[in-house]
Amino acid sequence: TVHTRDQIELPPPAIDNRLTVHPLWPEIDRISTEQIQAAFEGVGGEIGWQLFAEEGDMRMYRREVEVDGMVMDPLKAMHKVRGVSAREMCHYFFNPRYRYEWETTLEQMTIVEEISSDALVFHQTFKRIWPASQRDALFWSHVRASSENTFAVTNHSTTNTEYPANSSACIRLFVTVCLACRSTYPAGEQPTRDNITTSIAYCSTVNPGGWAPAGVLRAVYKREYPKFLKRFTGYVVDQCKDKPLAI
Ligand code: 6CM
Repeated sequence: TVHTRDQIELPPPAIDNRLTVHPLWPEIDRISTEQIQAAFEGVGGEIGWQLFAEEGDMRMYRREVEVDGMVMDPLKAMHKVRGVSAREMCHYFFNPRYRYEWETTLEQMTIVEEISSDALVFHQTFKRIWPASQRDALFWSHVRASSENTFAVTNHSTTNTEYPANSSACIRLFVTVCLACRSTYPAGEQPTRDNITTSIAYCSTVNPGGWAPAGVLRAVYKREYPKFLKRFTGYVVDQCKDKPLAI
């Protein structure tokens, strides 16, 4: 079989052996499993979740949580996208080659460690939000196939002595993000761009790591998360439209 470069780099169907022998593996496995499970649990009827953005099939909820006056609101979003698979969605979210094309809060991204084909460590600086200090983050990112037609990417903060926190003008923030995607197509049919639908659950919790005005932060989140999810999903649809469907 002839593979294009793109097909080879799609998320692997099983965990890469190089990841399972890495010191971070137990943590990566545990947090990914927890996050993926939580992502597919609904918010419907659960107390405390407030809907703050709705557009087409996209719905975004947040819970207002403050710890010592710092905003740590968990966010949860649901979306449905036609014409792309869960595997494709996760490929574009995980692979750093595309990140600058859809990530609008990003200033700079550095690959700190290539653990395996399905796990990387990133350092990222974000655009400064007035009047707060600039933020950076250091996190591992792991993509995996979970159940049938389901793929997910989990990002979670970590440490690295070569990238110490709060050593530059940046304040280190802490993040846990999960993008979980599940594809469906009519029973008895072969999946195609015309009959496939991917349900997305995106969860994010950001600890700003130091003082930031609550009102400003909530306003930024309210504007930036819907913008991100619309832009990212639109980007993937656009990138995939002339390529064969990858399941
Ligand atoms: O999940 C998203 N992007 C991933 C790839 O970059 C990754 C990023 C996680 C970091 C999320 C940090 C958000 C904070 C951005 C605002 C700047 C902070 C300044 C705070 C001080 C006032 O998982 C998409 C993330 C979309 C965020 C809107």
